[in-house]
Amino acid sequence: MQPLTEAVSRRVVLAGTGAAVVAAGGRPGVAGAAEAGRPDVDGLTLWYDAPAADWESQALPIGNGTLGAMVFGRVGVETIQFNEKTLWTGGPGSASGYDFGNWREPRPGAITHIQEQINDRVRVAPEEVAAALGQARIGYGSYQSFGELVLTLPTADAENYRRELDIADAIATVEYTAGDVRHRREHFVSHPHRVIVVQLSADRPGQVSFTVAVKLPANRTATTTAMNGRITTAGALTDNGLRFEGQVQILVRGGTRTENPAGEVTVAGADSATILVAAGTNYGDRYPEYRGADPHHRVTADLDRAAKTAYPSLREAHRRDHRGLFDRVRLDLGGRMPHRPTDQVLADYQGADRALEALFFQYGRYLLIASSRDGEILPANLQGVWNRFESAPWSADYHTNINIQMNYWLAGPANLGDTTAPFFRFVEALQRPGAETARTMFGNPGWVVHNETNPFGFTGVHDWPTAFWFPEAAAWLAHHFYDHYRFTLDDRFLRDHAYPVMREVARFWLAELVTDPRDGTLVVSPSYSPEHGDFSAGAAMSQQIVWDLFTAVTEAAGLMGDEQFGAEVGKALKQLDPGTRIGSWGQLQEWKADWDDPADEHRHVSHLFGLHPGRQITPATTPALTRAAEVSLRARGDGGTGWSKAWKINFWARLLDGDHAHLMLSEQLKTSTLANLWDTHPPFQIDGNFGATAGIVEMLLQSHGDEVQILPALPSAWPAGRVTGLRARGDLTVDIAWSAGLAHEVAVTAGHGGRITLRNAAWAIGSAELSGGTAGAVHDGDRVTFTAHPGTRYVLTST
Ligand code: FUC
Repeated sequence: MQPLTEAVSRRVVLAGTGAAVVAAGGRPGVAGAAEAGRPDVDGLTLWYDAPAADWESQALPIGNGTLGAMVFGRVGVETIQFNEKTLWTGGPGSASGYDFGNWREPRPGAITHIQEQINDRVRVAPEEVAAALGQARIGYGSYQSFGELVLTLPTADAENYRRELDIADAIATVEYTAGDVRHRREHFVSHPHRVIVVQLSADRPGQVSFTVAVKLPANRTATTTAMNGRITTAGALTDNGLRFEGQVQILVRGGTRTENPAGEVTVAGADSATILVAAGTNYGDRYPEYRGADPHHRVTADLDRAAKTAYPSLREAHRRDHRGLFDRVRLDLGGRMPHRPTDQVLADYQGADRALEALFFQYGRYLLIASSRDGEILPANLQGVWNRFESAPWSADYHTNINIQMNYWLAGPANLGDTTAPFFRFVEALQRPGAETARTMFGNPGWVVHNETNPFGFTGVHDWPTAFWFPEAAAWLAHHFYDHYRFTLDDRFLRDHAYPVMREVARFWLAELVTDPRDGTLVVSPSYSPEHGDFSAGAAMSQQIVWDLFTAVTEAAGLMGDEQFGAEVGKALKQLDPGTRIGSWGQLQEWKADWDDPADEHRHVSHLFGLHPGRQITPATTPALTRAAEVSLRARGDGGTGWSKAWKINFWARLLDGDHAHLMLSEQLKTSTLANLWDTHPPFQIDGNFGATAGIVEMLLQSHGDEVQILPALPSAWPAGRVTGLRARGDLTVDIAWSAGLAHEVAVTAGHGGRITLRNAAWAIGSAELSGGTAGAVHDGDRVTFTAHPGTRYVLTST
């Protein structure tokens, strides 16, 4: 058994109030725990014994936040499809016109009229509301494929084929034998160098030959030339004139390199060759033009810099950069990956495979690192950074009625808080267009965004009846800002980013809430539970989101010296309908009136927002509501789209039911996961990957209340294991080793210090020994409370 820490000098033994010490029989060691100082990379590779035939389910994703690529690993003609995250049709300049979703004509009294209808008739059909408040969407656009690198290689039958993605190094590799030559290709997307890198080599000199061409989709103009081993392709999207440029540099060791007038480069008889790709657009995230500098200069500079760097240095800089994030969390559930291709391991999955589950957890972290990086301009979209279509499913956009939020659920707890930077930047950039929508549509201060948005500040509405109206989205986005603060206790972030965003959204809602004639509470009206049912006043999710926002603002206003505004919000919070009602069959009501159908299995479980991601409903503070939430969740069933199953992992974890959380994880792996381990809605949608990783953290560690719960929802399928580097709110980093379902060693480092309460069932039945100088430590049942000094690592050992 590998201890979590070095020997400690001072220990305090905390006599438990509970019964005896852990039952005899010894603790099984955590199988395969890493040797000290040596990263445990076991089980962190997806691999296959054949090339990918299908982009969506088989090709392997690599990315650096802005550039993404899909590796097929074909032998004769290889296609590497790639993306640049800002390449979008739609928005200003779109051929079909663009209005940000704002009403093209003023509609005085339109919202008031719907509110009156709701007051009179209680429920109003979505079609009627859409006819009154919606309008046809124009110029919304879609995320684009940038193009494909097509490599034509000397065709040969390959033997001993292997294609893999090592998620610890973020390198995809293809190897095969053709004739008597072993060929190898490595692929990665470097964040430090901002290029896609493909390296081709062989185990004998002079064996690397291929022709590379760049193929672009038809919906754009482009000029493609090749000179000095560099292919340059530049043009503009036909729809909106957005300019793009891609440059591909081919470098060879040995052999020859020639260009042809079609803009292709041919390499013959080289020992090895490196292909570097840089790409950009003139997109800028500034309202209202959404244009920035021409990409030529930056793309050229990126490629020149990368081309001057030797391949081993590029590779090492990339590895180090990726591992700086990836290695922060290690998870060992005690499983061992069999020597079988990943698609077969997945196909064999019957509901329990600790190695696959741990890999799936880390894959979510890998995908977030690959699709959202600090310093980049747009957040991870519905497909992360990968898309092959001119018209992607849901435009591969930013759905704000759960999907973009789910993309970032894992960031804080899975120790990738810095990947949220482009998400926060994006939300901050929504404030200006969103203020225009708030003013023109609602006559309100603050800002608003509805059901979904694009990179061009689409903050208004369209007219799809069941998915067009969701002004609560901005408050849900603001939740992430405050939660980031709760994880980091970063005062500067609170002052400069979180609080200003929260405050403006709160101003919108102070102006927008109306008094419900039924009971005098403040409610949202019109209110719509996402994609489900009729319009009414005060649906549970609307109220719970506003509750969450107002609670956060009242907490933060004091810290910000904004007491007057805090008091105003606090007063409204007291009058607010909290959106938590128990209905006739014991369920948590989705609407203010008791309309829930126990046979309804709708994928959205919006009325449980307060349970997760909110903190309004917890087993400790609101047991009756928690039971009602469970009744609702059971009725919804264990099915749903990929992201819906992922949400249910989180719900069951918050209900402290580890076995049911694990059941949902297994349902997701069995029925909503593709061979490349991408989540499928269907089709491919990345939120389910991120949501599942977040759910697994919730099973192992929770900190949404005042306490840090260690292994709150550990399933019986994971009796022993070890996790390091998880994050808890309060700027805590937590390592846990457990066996027989109980924590036997917990290490906590408190970045800011202060009073900490940890809970684990082990301490209710035994004593706990605490290292590190802990005056005033208290052991009470399953709780241990102590005062931590900033930066000190404390180790609790169950005895
Ligand atoms: C929400 C969901 C759909 C889909 C879409 C992208 O609107 O209801 O299932 O995930 O987002």
